[in-house]
Amino acid sequence: MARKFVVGGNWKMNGNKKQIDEILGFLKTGPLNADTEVIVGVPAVYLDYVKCNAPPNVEVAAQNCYKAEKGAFTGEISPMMLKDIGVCWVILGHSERRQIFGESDELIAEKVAFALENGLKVIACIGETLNEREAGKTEEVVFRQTQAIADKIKDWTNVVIAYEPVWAIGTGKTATPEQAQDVHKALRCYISEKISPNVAESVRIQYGGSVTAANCKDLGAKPDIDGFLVGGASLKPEFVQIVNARQ
Ligand code: G2H
Repeated sequence: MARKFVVGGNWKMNGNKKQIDEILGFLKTGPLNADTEVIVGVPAVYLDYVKCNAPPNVEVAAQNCYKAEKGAFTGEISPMMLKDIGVCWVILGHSERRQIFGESDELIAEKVAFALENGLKVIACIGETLNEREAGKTEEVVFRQTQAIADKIKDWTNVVIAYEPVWAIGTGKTATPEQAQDVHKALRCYISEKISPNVAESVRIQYGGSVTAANCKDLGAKPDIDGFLVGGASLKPEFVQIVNARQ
């Protein structure tokens, strides 16, 4: 079965109500390709507002959540809270969570497992740093990050993997379509061998890292690239063109 193209906008810590209204405006105007699943990753404080005001063809994701239902975890939010306000997606393991907030493979895997067990769908981010790429460790790193998740979950139905090379994030340096395709293909082979051929065939792997209207078509034409996770450009009207990269 063909994998449905999936484009996420990761707003990161950006936006206010005025700017969010503008973003919702261009999402409503679209038009957004009906064959593409569209998800926006929203700062926690605006999740409810966006959930209530987004057009029905746009789903809403949190950018993080914790691995417990409730309790003394100041500053955290739980999958149950997200579900309570109708949010069904969460982005986990983004490189900014890994690098700035020190999240380990293990913690991210536990969060992914807990979110899935509690009915959320997950965009799980992986990707190598520039040093790791230059040391020839790209595959070793993305396989390790994926395996950490595989050790904690059985069902990949509600998981989208986002491959985001850290050196391409917010830098304007996009991986070439060939570089991205090579990693996506290698990852799919790894999943086929270590998890299952069925999961390898069905799991969607997004590319993320300085995706723009100018480069999305070439990236989206690659057979193992099933969509994008978009940061900076998801705040701008060009996000509509990125959603429509594969017509
Ligand atoms: C990677 C991406 C969104 P940007 O972090 O997850 O951001 O498109 O700004 O590189």
